[in-house]
Amino acid sequence: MKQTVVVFYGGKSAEHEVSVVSAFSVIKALDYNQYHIQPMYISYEGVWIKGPLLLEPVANAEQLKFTISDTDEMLLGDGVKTASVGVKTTIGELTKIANVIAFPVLHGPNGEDGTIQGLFETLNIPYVGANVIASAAGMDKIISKEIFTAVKIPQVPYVAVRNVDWEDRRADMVAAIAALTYPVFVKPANMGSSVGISKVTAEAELEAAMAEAFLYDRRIVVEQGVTAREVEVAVLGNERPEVSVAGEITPEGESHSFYTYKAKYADSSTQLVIPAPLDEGVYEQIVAYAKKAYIALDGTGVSRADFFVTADNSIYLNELNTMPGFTPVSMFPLLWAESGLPYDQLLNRMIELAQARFAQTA
Ligand code: ADP
Ligand code: MG
Ligand code: MG
Ligand code: K
Repeated sequence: MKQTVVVFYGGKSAEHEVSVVSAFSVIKALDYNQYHIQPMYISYEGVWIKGPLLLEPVANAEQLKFTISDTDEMLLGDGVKTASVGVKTTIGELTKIANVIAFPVLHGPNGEDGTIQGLFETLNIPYVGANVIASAAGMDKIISKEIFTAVKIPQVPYVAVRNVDWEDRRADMVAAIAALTYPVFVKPANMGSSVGISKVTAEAELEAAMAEAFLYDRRIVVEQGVTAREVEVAVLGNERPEVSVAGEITPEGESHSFYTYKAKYADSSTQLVIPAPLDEGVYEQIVAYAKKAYIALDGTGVSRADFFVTADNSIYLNELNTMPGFTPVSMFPLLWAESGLPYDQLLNRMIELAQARFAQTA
């Protein structure tokens, strides 16, 4: 009996659009001979819509249950639409499917943060990717930094600020931040895709950057900025994680003082260099830190470990992303392709890892 792979995408998140693009590629690449594939779109409001395969252009705009953003359309190309003519459904539906496996392709809060993973756990539904704890810890930049500090992985200096601290003890917070050297990066603790992040070059800009980040979270991390290359590796596995070759991001062009949302998804001038040229010993060190970070968060399935590498080869872990971007031009699948695991085989491997983990705990 064929396994039914339910691909969840969209979601109640500021990274909704990125998820749609990633999921679309996954749905197209999954092996239809091996699996029965069921797309499951989650609207911005959190409504679940069970859709058809979403591979055909949509004939009639009236049929659209959700609209296509400019970004999606641009990235997907002509004739390929993400519109669903699906029907509203609920979690109960999922429990009725025999031999089901969930494949969440959801970025940001409510998808990457352990919440939907917890739902699958309670329903005994195997699911692809990071488990509850790795998802929750990896999504929270403050928690993950504290765990990485505990296992002695080098990171840039930072200050954590809660909204109540910013209201009640602002002078203390500003003083703590003043101990960092500008520029600093102001980030919501729970977000991704650079949403809500500002590069702040002087104290005068701090106020506005904090206000922006507080739009997304009650907790903020203010980080020492580094002048460094951005080098990433992909991690795959459960107990014995494997690490891919390294890749480098080189954002270029007008407003790219850092790797912004636009640079990540909408700008062809952003280049991925795979494998990244690294001095001797640097790659090995990165691999060691990536494994250590993955194990520290109890990673399962996949993650992408992102590092800063300075001109003098200081290595800092920036973050672990438990739900890396998954379009065919995303770093994560390209790193595996370069490491000998093409996109479709990578998906199969991820499904196998989910089954293996579930078989262990069932
Ligand atoms: P996200 O989870 O949204 O990807 P990141 O922490 O990776 O957040 O920050 C997004 C981008 O901002 C990074 O890819 C990098 O370009 C830049 N950046 C973040 N922190 C720093 C830092 N401390 N020094 C220099 N650049 C940074
Ligand atoms: Mg991230
Ligand atoms: Mg990042
Ligand atoms: K993360």
